Amino acid sequence: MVNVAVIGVGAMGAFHADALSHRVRGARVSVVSDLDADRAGALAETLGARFEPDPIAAIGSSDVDAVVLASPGFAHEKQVLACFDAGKPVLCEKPLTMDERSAYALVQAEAELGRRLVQVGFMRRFDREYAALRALVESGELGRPLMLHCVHRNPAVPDSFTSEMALADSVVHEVDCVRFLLGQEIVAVTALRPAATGSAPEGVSDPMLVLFETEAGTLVDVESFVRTGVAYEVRTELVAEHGMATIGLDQNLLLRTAGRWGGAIAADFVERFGQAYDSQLQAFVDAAAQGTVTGPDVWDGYAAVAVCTAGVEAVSTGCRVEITLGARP
Ligand code: ISE
Repeated sequence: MVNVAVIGVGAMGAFHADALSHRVRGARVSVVSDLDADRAGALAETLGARFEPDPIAAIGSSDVDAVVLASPGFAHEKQVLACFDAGKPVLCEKPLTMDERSAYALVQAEAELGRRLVQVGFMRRFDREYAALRALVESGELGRPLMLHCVHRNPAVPDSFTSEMALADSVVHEVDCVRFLLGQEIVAVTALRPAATGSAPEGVSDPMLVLFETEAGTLVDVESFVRTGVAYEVRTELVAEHGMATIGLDQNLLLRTAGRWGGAIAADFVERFGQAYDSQLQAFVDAAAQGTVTGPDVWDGYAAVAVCTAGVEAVSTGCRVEITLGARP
């Protein structure tokens, strides 16, 4: 049984804690930590766990074998370093850190340790459709990938959600998927800002069209639209030399009735990616039982931070921004 500390129990942390307690095999939540003592205390009691107000003490505790970090991004650097000190596997939600310098410092710190301890929470890699598309690309059956068309639509976000946050919080998943599907680094980013929807606050660009160029010349366009008022839609179409492939069509149950036909679209990302979130945690727990981690690593977390930082610059300046990653240890 792997004893897990869940640090940060807002919506995502509470979701992971529930999965660890009820759906993931071989794990239990032993410690819960959050600045909000009332919410963390209440959750700890329901799960039969212990509440520890200090996240660093929670990470170092003897009743903790592995750590799930769902705390705010600005807290990650210090908490990941504490996991390194304690030699404990950590599943760190995105973003790995808030800036390139600190993300690269974690890449170097893990390399100095000489063992993998970080898995970054890019859960889409555990989604069946993304895994199938990657396997198709890897098989070479369609030849060289030429373009990817990606759609990332949320039904709604709070008014405080800026254009820059759409890059760092939503488009970041597309960044990781591009790298995962193509096995290439992204070398440049441009962001185009069409007329904004009426529901976007003054000065906020929504939707946006974000263009990524990869090292082998694959071009990726991402429609980021986070206030559609419709549903949660995430789609990817691969255009390759010998064919095309699409994922994310929501084609589960197609109903025909009263002269119409149609199906259901997921309401939110937890519904769309529920299987991926749980499979990600199961993989984390299985690897932690062996004292290691699997899946997206600290380099993937760093590369995503670097691309999103460039993306934020591209949004605010309107210019094409190139990305140069540090040396890979
Ligand atoms: C949210 O934070 C997520 O991580 C979702 O996966 C993403 O689709 C959504 O746009 C983000 O706001």
